[in-house]
Amino acid sequence: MTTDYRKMWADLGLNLEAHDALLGVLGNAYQQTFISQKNRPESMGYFDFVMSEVHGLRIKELQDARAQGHKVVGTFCVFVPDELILAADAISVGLCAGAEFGFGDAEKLLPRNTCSLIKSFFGFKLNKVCPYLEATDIVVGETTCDGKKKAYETFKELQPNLYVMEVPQMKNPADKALLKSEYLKFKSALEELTGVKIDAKRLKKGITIVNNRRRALHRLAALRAHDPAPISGLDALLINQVAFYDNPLRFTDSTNKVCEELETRIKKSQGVIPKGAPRVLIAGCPMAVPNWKLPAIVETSGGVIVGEESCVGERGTRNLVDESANTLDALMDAIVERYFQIDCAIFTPNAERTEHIESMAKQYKVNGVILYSLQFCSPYTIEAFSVEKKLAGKKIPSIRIETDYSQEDIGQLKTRVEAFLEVLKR
Ligand code: BJ8
Repeated sequence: MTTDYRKMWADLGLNLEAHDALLGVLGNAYQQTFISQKNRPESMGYFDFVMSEVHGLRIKELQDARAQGHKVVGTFCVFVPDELILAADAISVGLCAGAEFGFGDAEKLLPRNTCSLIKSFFGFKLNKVCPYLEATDIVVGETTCDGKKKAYETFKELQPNLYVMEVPQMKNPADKALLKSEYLKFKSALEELTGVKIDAKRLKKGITIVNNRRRALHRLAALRAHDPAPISGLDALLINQVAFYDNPLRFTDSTNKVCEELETRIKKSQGVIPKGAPRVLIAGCPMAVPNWKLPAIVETSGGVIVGEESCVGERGTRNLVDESANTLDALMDAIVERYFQIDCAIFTPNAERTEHIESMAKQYKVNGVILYSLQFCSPYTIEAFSVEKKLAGKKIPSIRIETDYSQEDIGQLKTRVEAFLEVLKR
């Protein structure tokens, strides 16, 4: 970071000492994981810059926007429609929760057997180290997994601006109606917060911006089908992670620039790893910044990740919202239609998810799938068993990996991943 942001952080109420410690860990991890990679696309420079300023310039942009009367909405789940947030002239930021920080404090309020993602946002809050959380005007939680749903009851005491949205658990017509009523309620809450009345024109504009961001990510995903892979899985994951909090227009532009460079690489048959290296799909829980452990292990063991079946990846960006409608109600329906298709493991039954994994495996010419779940995440851990069985039926090799945010199991994970990659080479 080139500027001194300490006053801004202090004004936000951060604990500067703890925050310095977090930034130190983040900076080292980034250096070791990303900057050390060979043959990266030059256009990744933008994303390196964004990461170097993740608690600096972007927070300043948010604070400047707030000073001009805009509101900042923090979210934890891809069921929260960014289109509505933008239509209310507000800014959406995905709250990351990907680091093991303050878990000791979190465990005073939560059982130890809570997933790392939940403990992480508690740890950030209790230690006052997340400037995004502190810069929000409203934080949106949702009734997805039991862990989050119940944890929000306690979190509300720490984060009084928490708003909880109900998300259905099945895919029946009544569930779709529930989602629509929740989105209408959320629309009203946003209007009340911002003083902006969301009309068809505003909503259509929001839909176009978010669709364009998705289009850029779809373009990036499609380019990864080439062998040799033109970009590492780590860099592609980073782009997907940055999508959650960067300015959407600037992000879309920067991602399209990466795609242009990758298209040139592909024409020259240039890759980040030699042709024929084992190609892996990661499927499961979202990987929030700075949870790069498993991808780093795969890619330093000779494999390359060519797709993420994850909310920080294709599950979060699949399908566009139909932009053709002109009335507010029809546009709201189009939003519901798109989001209702998200195949999160909190749904039952959830057969579409396995179908998506199979079709991604085919599209990205994958040799094997890592079914990744965070320890104590029941939805993804339980679902992994049936997905594994179905993939085996289609002769797609897979391995189940359950881990957390700690560094303690790196050696053990590396051994398992290396053995899996050996199988894929045969
Ligand atoms: S739509 S995946 S972002 S809920 S890892 S907290 S599920 S116990 S994050 Fe998610 Fe929305 Fe679904 Fe996507 Fe619970 Fe599991 Fe923890 Fe999780």
